[in-house]
Amino acid sequence: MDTLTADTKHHISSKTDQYQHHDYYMIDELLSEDHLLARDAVRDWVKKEVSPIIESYSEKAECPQHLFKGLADIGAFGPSLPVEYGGGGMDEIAYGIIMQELERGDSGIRSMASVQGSLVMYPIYRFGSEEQKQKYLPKLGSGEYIGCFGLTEPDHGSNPSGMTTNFVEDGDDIILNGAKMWITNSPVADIAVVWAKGPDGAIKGVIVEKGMEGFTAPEIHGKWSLRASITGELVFEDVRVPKANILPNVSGLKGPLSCLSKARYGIAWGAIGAALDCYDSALRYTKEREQFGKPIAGFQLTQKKLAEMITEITKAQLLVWRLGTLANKGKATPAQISMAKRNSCHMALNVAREARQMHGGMGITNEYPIMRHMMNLETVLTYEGTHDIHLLITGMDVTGINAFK
Ligand code: TGC
Ligand code: FAD
Repeated sequence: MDTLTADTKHHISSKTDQYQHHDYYMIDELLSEDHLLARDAVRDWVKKEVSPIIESYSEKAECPQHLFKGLADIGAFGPSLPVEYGGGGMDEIAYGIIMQELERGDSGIRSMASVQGSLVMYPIYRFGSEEQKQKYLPKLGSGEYIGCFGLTEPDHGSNPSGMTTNFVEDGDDIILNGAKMWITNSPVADIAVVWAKGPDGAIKGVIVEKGMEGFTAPEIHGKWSLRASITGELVFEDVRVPKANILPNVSGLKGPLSCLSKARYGIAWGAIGAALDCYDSALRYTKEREQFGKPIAGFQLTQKKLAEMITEITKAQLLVWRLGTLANKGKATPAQISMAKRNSCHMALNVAREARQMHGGMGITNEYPIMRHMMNLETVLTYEGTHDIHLLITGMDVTGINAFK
């Protein structure tokens, strides 16, 4: 829905023009041909499939579910997982750059890919049995199955170790009880990777399938953020699940936290995409919008904002590039990933807020992507570990003292 009539529109081309590439420190030179090809393919797909529809889906608070198949086709699900297990067989930088391009379109679209690849396929690939991998991964990689990841509970968000979702054994099955909250994709998911405490109190991953008796996934309504992404609960009332659905190769909180490391890495890249889209829009708008007889980009205060935006974007780009090179060598630590996730989200939210101001009144409308990105980024700053939790992870890493306990 257009907010404004043709007469009241400012007719500034910022919204529809071709996207301009912002690579202030020539980071492209650090990327391989494969990285650039992956980036350009995803960027083109986003321009064609996401940008034309995203404002309308966000406004309706509806998930564009038809995009799951397209995301699979462009290799957005598990780009750095092996091809034989439904992934893209690329490296970690390719994975990151794909997330950046998706989030340039919308954080909710990037979330669809993050959850499927890093939080559903990855734990099955890393901790699953060969039978589980064969059964689920090809269907998840091709988009035939949608998955979700259940860690957070109504009373345990930042502190997942306190979870109360649990199971007891019953012959060849387990009986699962409990509830998960804020679960991306849960109402439309075919399977859920659920983290629950077993009889010995150890946390295990369990694959729960849609249709199992006693399992429901009601949608959560009323979100002002990530509106094009569907979010729900997972409710388990004496759900009988075969023991064969337990991920055999991990026990304890390090299971879900390892998946989070993978997904947080992608978000560190992704949020930069949202920042780039806001910066791009602000740069165009301020060069064309005239007040006091000249483009507002000609005023020193506007230039300060633009200069600080591109400086912070560039610093974040260099941080994630370095993180990606470490990840490719298997050397990126969880604490380094936390630092990058926190930095990118905070930076992107600040860029979005500045860009909103620079568009004046137009900045609050759906004529420009700014408010949508800004509202989305409030979630991105919070999920996968809040801004403050990641700060405390860095604090613990540099001091050796655990502030959580
Ligand atoms: P703690 O005692 O520190 O650690 C328990 C075990 O886990 C290991 N570990 C990790 N392993 C891999 N990757 C990581 N990032 C890890 N962090 C810790 C750790 O070494 C230990 O191993 P072991 O062998 O000694 O048992 O655990 P804690 O209970 O003190 O908690 C620490 C804390 C607070 C940092 C952690 O729980 C945390 O990160 N909290 C934030 C929760 C969170 O991020 N939730 C996200 C839910 S999923 C989501 O938001 C998806 S959004 C999806 C979308 O994109 O739409
Ligand atoms: P709380 O943990 O209650 O935190 C509230 C505030 O207290 C925060 O500011 C926090 O930083 C602060 N705080 C908490 N502990 C401390 C401390 N020790 N020191 C200082 N401050 C502290 N979860 C999943 O499992 N799967 C999903 O797919 C998923 N998708 C999501 C989608 C959306 C749209 C949203 C909003 C959330 C999603 N989450 C998901 C949940 C998300 O990970 C949690 O919201 C997040 O981890 C924070 O938990 P909480 O909301 O319970 O906040």
